[in-house]
Amino acid sequence: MMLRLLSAIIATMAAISVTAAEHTVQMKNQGSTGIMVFEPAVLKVAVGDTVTFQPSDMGHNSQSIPSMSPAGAKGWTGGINQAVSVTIETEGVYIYKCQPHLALGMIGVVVAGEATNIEAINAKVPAMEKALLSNKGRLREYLAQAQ
Ligand SMILES: [Cu+2]
Repeated sequence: MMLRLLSAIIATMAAISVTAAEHTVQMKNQGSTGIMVFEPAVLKVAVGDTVTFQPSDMGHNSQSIPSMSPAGAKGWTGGINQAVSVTIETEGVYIYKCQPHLALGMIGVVVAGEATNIEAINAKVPAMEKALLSNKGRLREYLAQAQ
């Protein structure tokens, strides 16, 4: 009985490790598409996958923007110069930022499964762009790739 239970648990764990992928996003001063970027800026994952934001250069962080995330989704806030990992549990589009460089358009997008909340996010883009000093078109470009 105990052995059967144990083997069932092991089989379940094996199944999880096969389906859940690990992704890495670099936080960079200079990327292939410009300065102050997350790479890749648009990351498509499956629900259950883990994303790690890696401080490739100094002075960055990653934190999700709750008002531009799926309703009820668990967010994340990484410290400056620190890696942060998040397991995405809710389907939809997540917009996140580097707090020190938000005004420079250091923004990224994670799409988990279907982009179910893309319209709600698109509606908030004009207000966010107004607050940016540079790279104003970036988020629109990213979101075009997200759907
Ligand atoms: Cu930054």
